[in-house]
Amino acid sequence: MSTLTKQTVKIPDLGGAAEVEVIEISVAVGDEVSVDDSIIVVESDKASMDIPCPVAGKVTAISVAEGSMVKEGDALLELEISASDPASSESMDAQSVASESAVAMASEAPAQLESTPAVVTDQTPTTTPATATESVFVPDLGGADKVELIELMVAVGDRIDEGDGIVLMESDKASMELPSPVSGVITALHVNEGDSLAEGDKVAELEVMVTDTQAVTVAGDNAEAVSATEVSTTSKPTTSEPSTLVPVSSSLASPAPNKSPSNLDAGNTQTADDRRRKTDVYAGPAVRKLARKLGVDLSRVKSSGPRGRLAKEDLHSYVKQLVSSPETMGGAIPKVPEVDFSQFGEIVTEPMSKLHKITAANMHRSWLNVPHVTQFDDADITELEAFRQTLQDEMAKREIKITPVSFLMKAVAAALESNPAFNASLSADGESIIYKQYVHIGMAVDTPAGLMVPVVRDVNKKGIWQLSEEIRELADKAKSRKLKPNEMQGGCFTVSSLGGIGGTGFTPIVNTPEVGILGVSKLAVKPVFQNGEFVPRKMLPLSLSYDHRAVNGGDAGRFMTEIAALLADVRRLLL
Ligand code: CAO
Repeated sequence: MSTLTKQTVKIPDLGGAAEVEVIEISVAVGDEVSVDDSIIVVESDKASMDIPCPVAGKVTAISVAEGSMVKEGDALLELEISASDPASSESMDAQSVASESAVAMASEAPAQLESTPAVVTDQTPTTTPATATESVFVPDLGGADKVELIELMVAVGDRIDEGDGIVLMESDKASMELPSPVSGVITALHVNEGDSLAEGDKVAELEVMVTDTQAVTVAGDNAEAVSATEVSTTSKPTTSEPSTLVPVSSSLASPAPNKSPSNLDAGNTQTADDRRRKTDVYAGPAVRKLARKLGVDLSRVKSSGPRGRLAKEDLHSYVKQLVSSPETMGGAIPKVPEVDFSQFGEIVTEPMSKLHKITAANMHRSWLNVPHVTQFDDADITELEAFRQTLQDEMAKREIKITPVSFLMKAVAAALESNPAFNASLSADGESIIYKQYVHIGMAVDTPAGLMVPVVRDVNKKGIWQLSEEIRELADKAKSRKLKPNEMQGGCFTVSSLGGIGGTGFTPIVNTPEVGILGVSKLAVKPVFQNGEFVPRKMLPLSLSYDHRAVNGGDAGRFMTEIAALLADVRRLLL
């Protein structure tokens, strides 16, 4: 019959290195490990080394933390192994495993560390009567079935005082700190950040000093003081009174208790304090969640709220400040924080259409890549409008409607021919400019499904009637989702007319890899000073956005002036 026993795995001979740093823990509590599985990676100043597991078993506790310094003989982890398992019994011979184990060296320097596996020791009771092991379990969660472990506030080796937080847990309603019921040194942690915990789950083990009075507290009324190993080999060690969870907000609403400079190990003092400071902030679960998402250390954020309580706005200001600081400029673009709008009122969430997503991605790409400049002008289209009115009968006869947009397209085509800087694209490597010898113009169409940009080909070669017909056809096709992919390709420049909708001006975003886009707003009758007096003129607001990498202000000025002049006197289109 197989019996389960607990074994402590220790740091092996380090081949000359006195102390090494734990740079990676390759296993977690609950993992089943086999012989030779890597347990941790340690690193000296010369080399890094995998420490393989000498026995097969289940990890029940990890006694080291990443970043901690360890030396030969230090406890590494605790394994539950089957005593009758031949593989395990074999593996328990640390020396035989030692000679066969492989070591992965990550250093180019000659290895200073020996390829020695971890050492397994039987847990023979020690004879130190003054210490006992205290296990800390998750107490009654006050109604919640499960809570998430948000933060480990201690590491193995930390000496903590009674009442100090061990872990921070969070339900969907509140953050709770689990305070230590006793003072002592953390010898093992049985949980990991992100674990889902329930009442009764074992969280940590502490080595506590046992005085006569404490012995009663630790082991209960009928028990005597016990040694560390005696407790750890019992199936479930007796604990002192179950801990009571401390809601983070209430525990911090009052001034933080003065932590007496405890008898912490010099090496661990800083780390434990740092971790504690991280959670010694007065903030609710939503703020903590947001901080985790943004990767913000809450202890660095200044509060603007009452009694030092951190609000989401404080977090946002902190991130804004970081983003605008010279060190952060040019770094990754910070994500817009997620906001739970339902907290402010009723909401309806709908998935974005594919078209909308594509448009959003294109706009974002262009906005981020293109240094935009927008230039404004008003074109006097009084004569154009008068001319257009004369065509009404013919429009009706031909069943073709001519709007200002057809003249705009024609004027833009002519201006593109005489201003090649706008009929161009930058090469992908940014090393050259590609001048197009054709004039295809994209036209933004507002459809129920989203924005589409069909392309009118060879605009420079077509007359106003033909253009008006094609514009109408393409706009109808776009609105009924009947455009073919090739009808949306090959544009050199884009015209975006909101004239039929309204507005006095807007700054369009360049449709990359094109280098310019003309925004057209609603014409308005304005007083224009001409020949010594103000006269009412039909003025068409134009806004030209361009990629300042490819086009300079002078080019843009000339291009815009030419368009305005062509629209002011469309006879010039014939010249
Ligand atoms: N000022 C005043 N009136 C204008 C005008 C202007 N600049 N431009 C057009 N109009 C008039 C038209 O003459 C027409 O009037 P009538 O019905 O009295 O003849 C009316 O506005 C509506 O025109 P329309 O929209 O049917 O046709 P259009 O040729 O002006 O525009 C199209 C075609 C496809 C450009 C347009 O339908 C459209 O979708 N515009 C939106 C483009 C867009 O969304 N741009 C933003 C992109 S960035 O998000």
